[in-house]
Amino acid sequence: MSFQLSFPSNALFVGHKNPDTDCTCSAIAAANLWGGTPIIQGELNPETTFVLEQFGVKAPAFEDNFAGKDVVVVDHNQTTQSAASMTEANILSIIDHHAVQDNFFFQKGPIHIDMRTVASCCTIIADYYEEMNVEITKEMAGVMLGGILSDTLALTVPHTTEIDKEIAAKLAKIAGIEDVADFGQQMLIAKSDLSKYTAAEILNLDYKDFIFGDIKIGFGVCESLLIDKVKAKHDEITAAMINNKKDGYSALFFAYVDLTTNNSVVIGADDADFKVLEQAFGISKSDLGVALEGKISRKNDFIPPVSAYYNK
Ligand SMILES: [Mn+2]
Repeated sequence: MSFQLSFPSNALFVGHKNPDTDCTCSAIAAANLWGGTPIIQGELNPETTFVLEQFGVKAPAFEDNFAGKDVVVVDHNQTTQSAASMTEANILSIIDHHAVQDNFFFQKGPIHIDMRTVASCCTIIADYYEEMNVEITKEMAGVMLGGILSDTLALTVPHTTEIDKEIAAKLAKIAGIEDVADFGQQMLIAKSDLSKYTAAEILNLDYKDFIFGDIKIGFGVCESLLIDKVKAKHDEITAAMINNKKDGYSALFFAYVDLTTNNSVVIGADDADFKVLEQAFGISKSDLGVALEGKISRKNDFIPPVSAYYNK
């Protein structure tokens, strides 16, 4: 007899706040596999909407009250990235691919935890279909492919693993996507259309809180093929950051990620925040902020130096 992962049918499969394509599609595909309800903790971004529409899959329901509910957490493991009520949830499992640091979802009893060093949570979920011998439908293949392509920027980021690539190729075949690079490009174009968003909304679209000891910071990221259009809102974005920083933050950061060059410019809300960035990255501010060549990932490129700065 071998261990077989299963969950009660009332389980909620929940991605992080400010949902992105990977967490949303992980929740959908996991709920489909094990039975249960996929949940998002915020509005879908234009890229995720594009992926779901492509494959005719409906968006998960919104929920932010998890007190006393059976929950499977996907694509995050920190209390700072969920509604406060998640600390009162009955977490059954955490399936994720992020670093385990402070503010982990500690539970009273033992729970199932599956953390893998892959580039997308959807890679892990797809692997469960295979392991459990469950056939992947065209719709589920499409959404999981979307999650993988989103987190890997169409399999181009350096931390993309061979497993991510292998699973993406299998999913693409089932989903009927012949040209994966072209589909990835269409996702990036969808993601880059930020015309309907205000500066404050752009700041929050892909935004996460981090706590280092008693220091709370916020870190927003905007990845775009049209990053100059976002930079044109620099003054408004800065104003929104200064405003948000009042909410108990030691520092607030935001990265303009240029998907045409894979370079980023990281900014702070004020001079004190810029000082942190200059020391964390060892680079002086020029023009808008600290310019980082070939660095685009919050998880792999931005947070580790900032975390090291606060934890030293
Ligand atoms: Mn992810």
